[in-house]
Amino acid sequence: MTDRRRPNIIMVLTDDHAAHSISAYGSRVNQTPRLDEIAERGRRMDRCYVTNSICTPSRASILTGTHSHVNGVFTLATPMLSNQPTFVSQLKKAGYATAIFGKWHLGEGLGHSPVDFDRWAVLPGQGDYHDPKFLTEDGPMQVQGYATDIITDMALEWVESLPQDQPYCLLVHHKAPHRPWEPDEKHAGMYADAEIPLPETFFDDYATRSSAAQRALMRVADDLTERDLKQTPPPGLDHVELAKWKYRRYLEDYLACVASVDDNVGRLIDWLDEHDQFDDTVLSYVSDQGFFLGDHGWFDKRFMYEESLRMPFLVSCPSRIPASTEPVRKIVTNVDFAKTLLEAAGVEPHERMQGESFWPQLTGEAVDPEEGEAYYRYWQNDETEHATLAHYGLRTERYKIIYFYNDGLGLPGTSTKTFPPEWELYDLEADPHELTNVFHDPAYAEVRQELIARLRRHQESVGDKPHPNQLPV
Ligand SMILES: [Ca+2]
Repeated sequence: MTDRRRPNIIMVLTDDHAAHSISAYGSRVNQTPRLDEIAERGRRMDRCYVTNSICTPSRASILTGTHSHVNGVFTLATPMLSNQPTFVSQLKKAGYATAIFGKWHLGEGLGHSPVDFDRWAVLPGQGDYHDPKFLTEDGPMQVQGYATDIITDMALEWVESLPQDQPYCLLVHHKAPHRPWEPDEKHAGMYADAEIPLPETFFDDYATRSSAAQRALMRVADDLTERDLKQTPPPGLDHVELAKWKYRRYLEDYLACVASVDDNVGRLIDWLDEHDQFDDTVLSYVSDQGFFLGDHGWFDKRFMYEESLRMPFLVSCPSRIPASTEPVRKIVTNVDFAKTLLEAAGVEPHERMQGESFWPQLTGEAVDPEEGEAYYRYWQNDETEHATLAHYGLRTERYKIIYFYNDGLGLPGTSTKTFPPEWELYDLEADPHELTNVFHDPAYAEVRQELIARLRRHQESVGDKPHPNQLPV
């Protein structure tokens, strides 16, 4: 076993790709055969959660294996100091060739550009879908074509250039399917005649939720822009009909962007097969967070509710991970990825890294634990465009408790406004769609107290603190 070639590590990271638009996760709205292939030849993580559901913080947590309050990347306006230890820097030290192509979104210029990558070409900021510009170690450049294709081209070109038997760590970070959801010519219009069912919670009235839900500017019915919709709605629609029309328009483009990702992941799989590398490569497919696809009437993410919290995570490595249709049920977060990938490569994690490797669950050396929990904290209070309020909480096997503390704490990217704090509690067994906040229901008084204590313990264990306005209940 010891002389076995070290596995390659490839992470395909997409932007805002919700698990419920992947057929391996039972999507009702589309098919993703090539993404499913990773699950079929490997495993699917069923309860993988993000610790802070926006791009920049999630990416920082994935790379560094730490929570936002440790890596300092709290909001979209707090760029990462890129000299922090990451799973990539650990792999590089251990002799891996390393590269990243595509979306970085962790800051630009001195102190923030990618480090510890032998090759990098990243989109500035959010980047463009068509004819995108890239920042590279040799300066900026522009490439004609569609971002998802180009990023895959760059990745394949780089792996082609490596010497035989050189283990590598390759990050393929797509812009897709991020807003404003601009498909390429090949896939545009492919859903024009397709049935796209409305999510069951599309008309959620937020009756028992805290005021944060009412306040958020993420409504499909009201907050999608002309740039998002790209077409003028037909005249004479009432508010409900118009909301449904906007939902279709949104999903048609979002899913077409996903279809291009699916094709391009297929190209990567085919390349690995053709070069006899698929078996020895830890190929993971993951998105930086989930996304609301009309669920609760919303687009976007940020909230700790399931559709936004849940990350898809599909992974294959036939030489080490026995293929199984049985998903891994252990609760894991994006903070756990760094240690997991390092264990896969047989490389020690950096001492600062938090979380826990789930590699033993993937290889079958360990079974899923009976209990688990994930800690969440969204810091970017009342950001101008989406107005989502700051909250933290705990997701356990059965329950989810959320404390909206509604204060930006002076962090960049937040407003100076604060709002009265509010609690929410969901019983996910009785209420999987999280429609009924039972925090104030006397039947849950005991559960509530236990969860508040458990949240506090978890917060302490990761070195975070409750907000000073959190009063005893
Ligand atoms: Ca994102």
